[in-house]
Amino acid sequence: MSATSERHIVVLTGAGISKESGLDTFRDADGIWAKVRLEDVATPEAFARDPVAVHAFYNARRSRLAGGGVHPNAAHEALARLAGEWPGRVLVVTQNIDDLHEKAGSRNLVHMHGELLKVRCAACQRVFPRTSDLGVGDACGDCAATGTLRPHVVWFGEMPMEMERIYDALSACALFMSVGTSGNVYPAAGFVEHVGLSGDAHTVELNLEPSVGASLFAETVYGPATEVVPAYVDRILEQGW
Ligand code: BJW
Repeated sequence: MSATSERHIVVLTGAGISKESGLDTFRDADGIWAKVRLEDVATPEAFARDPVAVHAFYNARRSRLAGGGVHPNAAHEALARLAGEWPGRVLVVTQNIDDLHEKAGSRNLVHMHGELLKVRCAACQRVFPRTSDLGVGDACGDCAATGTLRPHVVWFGEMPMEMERIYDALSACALFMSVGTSGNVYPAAGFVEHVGLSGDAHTVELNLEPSVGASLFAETVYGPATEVVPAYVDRILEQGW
């Protein structure tokens, strides 16, 4: 690794990083998709068909997150420390809709699948902070339309957020870290290949077990995020990769 300060890092995170904070993953045996069908709660068609059920799904998760009992863990904290101490830029791109990276102190952050503690008006596109339950009859605080507020999240078939910023950072990075994601959902699952096409960046997967795309990474480290992420951050701050 070159020692110049021009070496930028992109970290992709998924549900696995928040598992030890008490939040469920999606595709593990005890995960969210073992309890509800994604076709019933995480598509625009599901919301059009049964907004009450979709609101109930997100209201339960929002109320848990806003309730004050969910805290960032050592992996979130290590990534915030990396951003504070690394001489180049560090961009955290999270697929998670929780706010644990912010709570840990990460500031250069993209929520590519949206944010649970925000809602959006489908009529005027205004985004509002929200900690309380959302209902089908609620009115937009800006345009006053009713029945147009929806969770500010990205469902299947919708375009993830800030893709241009993400691809620009992937093209310019020297290290791409993928943390706690199963590699099932695109476009995030394709980021490692994008990095490989655009330069000689190092790529590393840090996960509990090999992801679908594990063979695409130059390096793999397996174990709980609260153990492997702080150790990897210590290593690259001390000696690079
Ligand atoms: C631990 C651990 C511990 C456990 N420590 N690790 C090809 C190209 C482009 C698109 C497609 C394509 N093929 C198909 C598509 C369409 C589709 C898609 O990917 N479908 C697949 C299912 C095949 N994608 C989309 O529709 C996306 N939009 C889109 O593609 O727009 C067009 C476009 C094209 C090209 C470029 C740009 C745009 C939108 C996807 C939206 C996903 N939405 C959800 C819900 C969000 C809101 C919510 O939270 O409710 O996002 S689905 C769900 O999956 C959620 C997650 O962010 C996402 C990823 O899950 P994640 O984080 O990987 O969780 P898990 O559970 O799968 O894995 C957890 C991992 O952690 C496991 O490996 C564990 O082992 C590990 N783990 N404990 C460390 N303690």
